[in-house]
Amino acid sequence: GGQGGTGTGVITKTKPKTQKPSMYKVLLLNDDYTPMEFVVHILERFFNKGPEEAAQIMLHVHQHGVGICGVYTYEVAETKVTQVVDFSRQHQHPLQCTMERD
Ligand code: NFA
Repeated sequence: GGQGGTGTGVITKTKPKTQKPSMYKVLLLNDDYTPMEFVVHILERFFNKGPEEAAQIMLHVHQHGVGICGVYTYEVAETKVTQVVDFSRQHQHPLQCTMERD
């Protein structure tokens, strides 16, 4: 939609402003049983982290109890959570993954 200018003959257009999607943090939670190497693998496979960043994030979660894997739109975040939980259960690990609004 636009509004035509009047008076000066200069035509202005008001932009229809599409709104940015809300973003969601995907979080990993620490536990006493999931092997560290498995958590690193999760971060590489589902969150596209390199080995060094994956190890850093894993250690952060291990030491602080929770850590951020990435920030995504709702549907992408939801898919990541499902993939991580399903893959972890298939390998009989109790790793927990959740999301919250950024
Ligand atoms: N705390 C787990 C261990 O000592 C490692 C771990 C890290 C688990 C991050 C879950 C998340 N084996």
